[in-house]
Amino acid sequence: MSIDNWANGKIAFISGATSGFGQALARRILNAGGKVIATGRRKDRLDAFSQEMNNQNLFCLEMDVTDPQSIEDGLSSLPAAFQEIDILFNNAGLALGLKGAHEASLSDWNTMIDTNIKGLVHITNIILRGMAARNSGDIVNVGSVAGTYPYFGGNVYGATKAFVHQFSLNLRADLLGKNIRVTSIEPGMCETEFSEVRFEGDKEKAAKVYEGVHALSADDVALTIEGILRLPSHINVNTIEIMPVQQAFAGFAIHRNI
Ligand code: NDP
Ligand code: 8X3
Repeated sequence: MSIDNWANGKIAFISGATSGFGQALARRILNAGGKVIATGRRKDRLDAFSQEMNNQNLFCLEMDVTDPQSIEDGLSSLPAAFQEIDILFNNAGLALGLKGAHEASLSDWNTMIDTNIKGLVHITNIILRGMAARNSGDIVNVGSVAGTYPYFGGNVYGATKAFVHQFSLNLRADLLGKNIRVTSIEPGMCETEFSEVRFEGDKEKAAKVYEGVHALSADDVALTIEGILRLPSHINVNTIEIMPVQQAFAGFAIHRNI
């Protein structure tokens, strides 16, 4: 059996590699000969991943993307062999709560903005400089269907993902003339720890979200990203939206005074 080392020679920085999409893509890149800087807040998860992969191409780094100092210290402490980042997977993110805007917590809203927007732009601002200097790179930002289609309780979460969509397109505009690709991947329902986080660790409530649905898996998303990264270098996928077949859209809701 021949081994397809499509990621050979590539260095990927992944925010949020302690679970879900981030860890699934980290596995794919490592298994294809690439190097990965895997980041996240949970040290125990990073240690377990490092032990499991047992691969010198993996460098694990504790990082909280809501803490500017943590981003700057982490990125300035990379070993020489991991400094020239080719692939930036801006994935760390979360939704907190599913309450209407009139009942939601301001603190939850700020955490989503700090993580999904401010963390993402801070990391991009630093890593993009190196990519621009080398005139090469791939940036994959994680948006969501929630950034396009409104739903009850999606208020600030959806708005942060709409930011990711537009930021990605604007990066494309700024990077015209450079060999740097930018993609916004916008998945629908995917069974990861996402809903557990959204419902403050309530596993039962989280499991209900996926009941009876063949949802996307984290590896489905990673497989889609692998496909994008493997395209010939003159092709840029600007935006890609994927959903389970069992998920679609509701029509407009109308409140009638009758
Ligand atoms: P998971 O909860 O499984 O993974 C989220 C990852 O983000 C974890 O590794 C977590 O690491 C990391 N993260 C969260 N907050 C921080 C922080 N402050 N600093 C550093 N890392 C952080 O969910 P998914 O894999 O599903 O989510 C990944 C991305 O995909 C998110 O941006 C999410 O919004 C988006 N998304 C998810 C969908 C879904 O249905 N699952 C659909 C569409 C988009 P740690 O806790 O260790 O810090
Ligand atoms: C996650 C997908 O539909 O739960 O971004 O908002 S959804």
